[in-house]
Amino acid sequence: MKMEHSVVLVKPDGLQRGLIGEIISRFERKGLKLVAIKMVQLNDAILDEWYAHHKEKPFFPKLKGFMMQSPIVAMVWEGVEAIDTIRKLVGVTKGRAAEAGSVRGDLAMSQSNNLIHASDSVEGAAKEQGLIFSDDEIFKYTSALDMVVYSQEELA
Ligand code: FUP
Repeated sequence: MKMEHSVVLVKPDGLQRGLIGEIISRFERKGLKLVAIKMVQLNDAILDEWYAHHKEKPFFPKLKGFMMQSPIVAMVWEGVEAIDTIRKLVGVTKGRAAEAGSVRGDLAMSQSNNLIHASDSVEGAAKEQGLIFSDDEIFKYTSALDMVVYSQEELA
């Protein structure tokens, strides 16, 4: 089946609130596989590309400022149909509207300070991965868990 990579950021509010472990733990428990992780200070150049589709939006300057307030934690998670699966785990943009059970639904109240970013498409994930990680920072390894989390057919 379709093994995908999704790029996830724990945003500055997630770092300040001490929620990195909580967020990673949810992804681990779901059965997703961590293939890259690092702490990064985002800058203007990266954010202009990252949020290019929001460039003309009124909230764009504030969004950039927020994302540069502190380092963030960037990760790549791998799994069958991981992109849509992770978007569900994350919840809709506005924290106070997000479904209970999701990261934002359980832990966030704000539309801007919403703790986490997750890729929304295969193309988006490839672009985001390239903006933050080099190829040798993306690990390929056999996860013992995969054999239990999926059926043989799903892994084929
Ligand atoms: P999402 O895919 O849920 O992370 O959200 P979007 O790509 O639509 O927006 C990116 C970020 O811009 C959001 F996470 C928060 C911020 N934003 C605002 O601050 N105000 C808005 O009205 C919409 C988005």
